[in-house]
Amino acid sequence: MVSITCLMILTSVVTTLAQTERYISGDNMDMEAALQFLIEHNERAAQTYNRMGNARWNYQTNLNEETKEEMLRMTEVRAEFVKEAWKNATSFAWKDLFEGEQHEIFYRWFKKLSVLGSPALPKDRLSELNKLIADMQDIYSTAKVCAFESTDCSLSLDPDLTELLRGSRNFDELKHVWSQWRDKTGKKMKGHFLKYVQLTNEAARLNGFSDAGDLWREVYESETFVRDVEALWKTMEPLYQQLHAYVRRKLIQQYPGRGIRADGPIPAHLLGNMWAQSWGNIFDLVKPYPDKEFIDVTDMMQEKKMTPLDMFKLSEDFFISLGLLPMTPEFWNRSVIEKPKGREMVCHASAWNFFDRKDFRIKMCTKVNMQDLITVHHEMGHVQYYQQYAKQPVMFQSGANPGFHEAVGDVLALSVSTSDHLRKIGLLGDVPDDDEADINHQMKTALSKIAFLPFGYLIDSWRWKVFSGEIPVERLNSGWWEHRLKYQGLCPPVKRTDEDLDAAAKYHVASDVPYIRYFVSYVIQFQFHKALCKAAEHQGPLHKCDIYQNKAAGQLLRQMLRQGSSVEWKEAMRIVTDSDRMDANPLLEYFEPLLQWLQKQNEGEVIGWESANPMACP
Ligand code: D0W
Ligand code: ZN
Repeated sequence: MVSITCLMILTSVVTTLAQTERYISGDNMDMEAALQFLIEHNERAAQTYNRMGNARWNYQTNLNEETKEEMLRMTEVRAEFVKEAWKNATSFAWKDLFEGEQHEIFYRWFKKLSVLGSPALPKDRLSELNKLIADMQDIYSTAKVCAFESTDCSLSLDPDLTELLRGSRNFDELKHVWSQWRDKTGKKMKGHFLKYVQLTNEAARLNGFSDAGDLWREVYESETFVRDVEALWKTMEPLYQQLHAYVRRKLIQQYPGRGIRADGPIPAHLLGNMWAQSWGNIFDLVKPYPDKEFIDVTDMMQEKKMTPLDMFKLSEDFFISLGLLPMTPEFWNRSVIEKPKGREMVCHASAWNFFDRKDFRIKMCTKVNMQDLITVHHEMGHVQYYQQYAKQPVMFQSGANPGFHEAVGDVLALSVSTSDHLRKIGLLGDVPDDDEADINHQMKTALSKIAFLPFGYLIDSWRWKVFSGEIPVERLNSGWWEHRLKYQGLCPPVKRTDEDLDAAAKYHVASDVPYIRYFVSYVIQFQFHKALCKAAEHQGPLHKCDIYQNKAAGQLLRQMLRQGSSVEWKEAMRIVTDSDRMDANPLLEYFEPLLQWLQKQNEGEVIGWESANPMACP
């Protein structure tokens, strides 16, 4: 049977298929028709997603009306394809067509095909929705703001504002760009966003979900997901509050007379990042042992005259050292790794799968610094996953869940950022390796990993409530700042109203990308790190483990990645960690030395915060 050979190539579940052949050689026509459908669908899906990917790539790397129209046209073609596939798939009695081992895999395959998504909308409403999202992304990606006390109004987020937030210690200048960015993005999108919420909800309901949040959570295949993430946050909250209290005290010292209260929230513009989502850029203000020499990796990279290409090669080398795959020739030829001149591009970094098993790309406006080196690893982690599951059917070419996809590169980066590894690759000078240096180093890591946790949680916590109507449309921004206060302990430096829409000043909100995946990733990456370090027979504390060149660790990771989403994430997790639950304990173990230190530093300090009005700093 011809089709069986094709199918063998399609799926890695060879044993299942060998058995399938036995079944088909009988006279079960329905089953044969179903398999025939899957094979044909798979080929056409790869083609359609390839063309869609190219149209989106052409648009995002060259924003103009022509590329936008072509992308929207392809979006319609894809919607038609998805709709037709859905019609065909649901015409089979797929729920009890197969038995035994092949039941599991084909049930899963059909189940994915039976969720239609936004193409459930009538045609005109679907194109309206797609246009709204493209317009919001446009507004976000091309926004320009005026410099502080200047008539120069050409500052873009990437690199101008990002650099300014990173380096400026001028309270009023920071406040100026902070509020300007929100005026030029979120506020301008309010109308779009309201309509977008309506339409995505409508699509979700047509799919049988109660609202768009309900549909978004479907990929996590768990009835208890909302409760589980809340419980994870509660476990980590005490550690965050210790970090918050310590950083708040340092900021009061840095900005005296600016009204920052010792028992209040932190003004959101002082943390080195436009959204206060990671705080690594203010390390100099909060360094635990200021006199301890700490050679900044960024300085070293620039001193060594590293280029973006060097950073990508360095990252690839780490993957190869684990026995994982190098990037393809197509990757090196077609990726865009620096901001192009003379055209607008979506600078927000991204990784792309073109579904032909060799064309994978990264688009990134890389700058030579430590943070971007980590981001390169993050993006290359996505590409590694694409490559590992490239032989799976298209419908299984995704992460075990989206959090897994986000975690791959970050897991490697945890090893890369150890002082031992940085020294090994010549990015850290010969600084003494003692307890004080260790705490300095843990603080640096905590400023990106711990500070991020409440942010990673609150974005979708807010959106879920917006979609469900628990936050009413008149209170979108009030609801947003209640979340910012409750979880992050932040307040806005300029008074907000419900005319503003500050959530949409963040890329993923403007671009319709779910965010809870990053929260999940930040938790499970420490579970993976711990498990891989065990496989590598690492001795000593978790935060000092570097899995570089360890083939046993690489092999374990590879086994998980190859499966894509052909198995439930719980099963994928068991491959690496021999647990099937998200667990915050490895993260807490990693930061145990810092927690002890912070608790001592914060004796007598107010832990937590009070505020009468979430819409303004006191
Ligand atoms: C993709 N998405 C882009 C970019 C930007 C990652 C991001 C979050 C965060 C710090 C075609 C396509 C997807 C991948 C896929 C997105 C980044 C910097 C890093 C949170 C922050 C950190 C890790 C994460 C933020 C990404 N592909 N990060 O869209 O296959 O789904 O490329 O947005 O260290 O807020 O910055 O996740 O790579
Ligand atoms: Zn990512």
